Amino acid sequence: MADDAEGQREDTPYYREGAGGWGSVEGMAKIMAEMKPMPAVLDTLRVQNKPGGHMCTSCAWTKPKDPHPFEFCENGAKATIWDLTSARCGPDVFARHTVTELLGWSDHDLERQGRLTHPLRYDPATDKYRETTWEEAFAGIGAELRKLDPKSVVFYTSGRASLETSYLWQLFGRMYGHNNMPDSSNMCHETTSVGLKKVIGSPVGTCVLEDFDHCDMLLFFGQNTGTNSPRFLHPLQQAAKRGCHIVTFNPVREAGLVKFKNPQSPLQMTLGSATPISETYLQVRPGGDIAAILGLVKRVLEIEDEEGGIVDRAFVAENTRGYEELRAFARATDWTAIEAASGLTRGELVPVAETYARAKAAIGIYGMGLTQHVHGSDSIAMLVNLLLLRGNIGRPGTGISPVRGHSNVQGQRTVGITEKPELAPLDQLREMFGFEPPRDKGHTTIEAAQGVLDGTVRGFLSLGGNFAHAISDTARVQPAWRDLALNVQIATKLNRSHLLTCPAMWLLPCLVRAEEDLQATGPQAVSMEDSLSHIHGSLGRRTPASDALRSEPAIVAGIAKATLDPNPRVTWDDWVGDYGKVRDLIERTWPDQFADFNGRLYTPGGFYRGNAARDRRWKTDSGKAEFTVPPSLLSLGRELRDGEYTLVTLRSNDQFNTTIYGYSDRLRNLDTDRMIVLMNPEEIARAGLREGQAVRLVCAEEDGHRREVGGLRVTAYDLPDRCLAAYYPEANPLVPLSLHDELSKTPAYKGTPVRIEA
Ligand SMILES: Nc1nc2c(c(=O)[nH]1)N[C@H]1C(S)=C(S)[C@@H](COP(=O)(O)OP(=O)(O)OC[C@H]3O[C@@H](n4cnc5c(=O)[nH]c(N)nc54)[C@H](O)[C@@H]3O)O[C@H]1N2
Ligand SMILES: Nc1nc2c(c(=O)[nH]1)N[C@H]1C(S)=C(S)[C@@H](COP(=O)(O)OP(=O)(O)OC[C@H]3O[C@@H](n4cnc5c(=O)[nH]c(N)nc54)[C@H](O)[C@@H]3O)O[C@H]1N2
Ligand SMILES: [Mo]
Repeated sequence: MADDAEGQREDTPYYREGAGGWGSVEGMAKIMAEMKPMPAVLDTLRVQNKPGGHMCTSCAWTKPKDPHPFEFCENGAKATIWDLTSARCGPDVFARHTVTELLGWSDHDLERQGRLTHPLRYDPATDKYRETTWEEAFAGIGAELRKLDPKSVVFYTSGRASLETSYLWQLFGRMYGHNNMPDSSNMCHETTSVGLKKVIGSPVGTCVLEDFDHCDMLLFFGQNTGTNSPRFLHPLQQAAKRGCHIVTFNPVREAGLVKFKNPQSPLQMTLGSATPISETYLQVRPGGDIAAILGLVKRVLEIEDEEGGIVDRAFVAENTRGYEELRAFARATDWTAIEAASGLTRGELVPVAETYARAKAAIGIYGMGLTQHVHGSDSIAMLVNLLLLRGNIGRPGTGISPVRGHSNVQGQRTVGITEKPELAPLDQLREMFGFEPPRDKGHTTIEAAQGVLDGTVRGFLSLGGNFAHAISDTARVQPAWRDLALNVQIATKLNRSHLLTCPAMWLLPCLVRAEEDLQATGPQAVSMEDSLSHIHGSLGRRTPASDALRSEPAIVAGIAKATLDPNPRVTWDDWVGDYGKVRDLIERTWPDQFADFNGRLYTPGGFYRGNAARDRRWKTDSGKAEFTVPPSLLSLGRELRDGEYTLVTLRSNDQFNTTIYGYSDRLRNLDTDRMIVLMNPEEIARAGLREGQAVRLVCAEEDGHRREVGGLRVTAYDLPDRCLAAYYPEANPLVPLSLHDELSKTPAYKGTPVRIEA
């Protein structure tokens, strides 16, 4: 199933022209036409991701010191245009439509109504949202929160809110009395936060941007750069041009990782040439990465036995533990088992191992293709095994680089948004603010949804996001949201989570990052942390969508003040008047990482928070980097049974998570209503199906609940055998809450066993 980029199957019906190119320009134009943003949006885009401008709300990819003339991509532009639309979803829209009516609309149509403009309260008598005032909303929410047991309330965060907002949010939660602070990260890179930390002591990646200039091999696992972090294609293109070996493992041939036409290069745009990105592209079976990487490890160790000098013995002896166990395991596992579990042949894996054995500096990169599996943590640990063998962590040009999702999701963890009390600065908070922070474990996203389902969660406050629609098992869980005692949603656009109403329900609209945030001391900046642990200031300049909007810090402070007893050390109004004071609090809480935070806010390229593993200080239990042996070669932990397939849930190039911009998955050459299931043509024939036929998928995990999604049209696509793919969030009813990474509880969105019913 492999072929090199030169011999690319140009004629394949499955994808178009590589990423970038004119298609990406068309993609932006299309959304401009639909959203009709203010003309000033172009000025906004010009300073996007540059010092003094605002940091894009699309992906978390780093912002370089020396930005490109346009340091944004098709999807970053879409995100900004989507935010700065001229459409308004004001009280009039809600006066015309009941909540029940709105529930019948598509996700695209809900958000397309435009920006929320006024604070709204749900009125059960008429089944409509009605305009309210901020004062009434805060007082009402505060009164409800005071009635509830804090342990029965969840404060969810989606990864966009700034460091300043997030710090205030976690402080509020802990003063109120719980650690129930799950983040969208719990559905995403929690596998990294827990799994990577376990083996190298770092919950985040170890690379910085310069490393991509000095590596001679990149190993890419399950991250769709062309769609989800397109600005990363620039360093990849540079690396490919330098002759760096790029090898991709992905069941889907993603166009961006095949080749890239740089929209910033006039020459490439006019001549139509594109840079090949991956030298080798291996369509691993979903969940087959542990086995594939073990194959590489096995061959590297064989070469070491044959010639010596391949394993970095000095590094291994000084820095690691468990080498002999891994070696014994790799030897004892035969190629037949590796081939069966990975879906790749020995002949495909061996050359990659041989290149790796000779590469001077290699980086391992991954995304949701590794993290969202039952044994996601073990896949990451296996990638770490491979890197450690040759000392590929903690040297220039080497490292492990998880590509994070939401634009500040990594930063939210950094400033204390976590359900794990041991990761929160509890002693520090106690000393600074004079209260006793709760020490008990809070809920992950899975546990929060489970709590809503079984009634132990009574109140839910959401700082952004679309939790009830993004989580697993949605058909089972969503009805239970109606039974909550309190639901508060802080948001920019209308989505499904806002429509699962209960009697005490508020929908509070906030500013977007590109908008001017004017407070008592003047316009305020906020800050975020990117995937490579650099912190950037972000200043919005656009006129807010409505005079009635408030900033996220102001809304959090408003609710907190109405809920908590006064505390002279907790001066919400002061902090909201000057976010610099919140940054001072962050600096006091983590003085080593945030020294001179305000002074360094606009450092070009951001300021680096540092990373111990990068310096070969291993903050693991043993004080060493850990070689580990996986409990299973399969990320599912078991073989598929007869008639079962592995379902992978995908993002299209025309969505940001549950925000559906449109229906064109351009890079995959798919223009559909999204209700499709992809499978390879032979598999369609074997299953006795035909293209275009509507089928139902049924979850094959048996626990007494039937989980199904019907009306999916069979669509032929270039996928490995026994692999199906469908879109997220449409396919979420198929994923049981109980199916998640064993270590971190990240849902197994890339590894759900299903059956097909015609
Ligand atoms: N435009 C846009 N940008 C985004 C987002 C968006 O929705 N739209 N979402 C943001 C967020 S929150 C996140 S977390 C990131 C997500 O970015 P990614 O990490 O790229 O996540 P996905 O697109 O879900 O899937 C990643 C890839 O994994 C592959 N894959 C699936 N199963 C396996 C497997 O078992 N093994 C391997 N090796 N590969 C597999 C899929 O084919 C896909 O190419 O992007 C962020 N950026
Ligand atoms: N099947 C399947 N499920 C998945 C995934 C998958 O790959 N497959 N991926 C998972 C991943 S990686 C993630 S991160 C989650 C995403 O889960 P979430 O982060 O909860 O969901 P989003 O779709 O990003 O949230 C979109 C909403 O956020 C609000 N919003 C946008 N900007 C702002 C802002 O600036 N402030 C505020 N307050 N609100 C704002 C808007 O109202 C918008 O409707 O989904 C997860 N679910
Ligand atoms: Mo994510």
